[in-house]
Amino acid sequence: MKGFVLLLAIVLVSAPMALADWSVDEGFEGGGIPASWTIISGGDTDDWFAYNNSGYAHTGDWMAAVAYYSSAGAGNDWLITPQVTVSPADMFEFYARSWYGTEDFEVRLSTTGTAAGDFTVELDAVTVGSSYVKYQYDLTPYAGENCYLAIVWFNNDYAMLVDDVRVGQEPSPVESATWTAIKATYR
Ligand SMILES: [Ca+2]
Ligand SMILES: [Ca+2]
Repeated sequence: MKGFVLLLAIVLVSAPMALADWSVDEGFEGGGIPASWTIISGGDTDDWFAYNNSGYAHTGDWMAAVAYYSSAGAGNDWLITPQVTVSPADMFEFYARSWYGTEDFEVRLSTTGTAAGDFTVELDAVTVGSSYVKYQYDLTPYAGENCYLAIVWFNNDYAMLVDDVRVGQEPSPVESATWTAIKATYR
């Protein structure tokens, strides 16, 4: 019976759909926008960057930020996640706020590439104020597809902040509960 239990354990650990987890879980605490992400700069030359200021981060010391410093018409700046293969019940979530006043942004999805024109799906169009708001989108309709998610800033008053960007789902306690039940059954 021990061999059977071991076999079950191997099957459970090997089944990719059984191990829910975050594919992307980025708080920018590494002090940069990770190289696996994509940035597209529109408007002026100021881009999304990692900003160190614990008073403004949602968690930790760092966040992603983009600001209008130099010219009118700034904005249309894209912050794009690495490619993720979506599982049923996966979410795209993040926290966002303005520096002050309000900022406008869109949440967009691509099932092809990372060029702006690839993001044909608009998940949301938002105006956010100066307190962090959690935004969350169910990606179940895209299960099985390889997707990129984008946050697109349109300058309104000054700057936008984003932190704790996640794609996927919380590691599920179901696996351990199942494992406990199996062990109890075949002890
Ligand atoms: Ca952070
Ligand atoms: Ca720009």
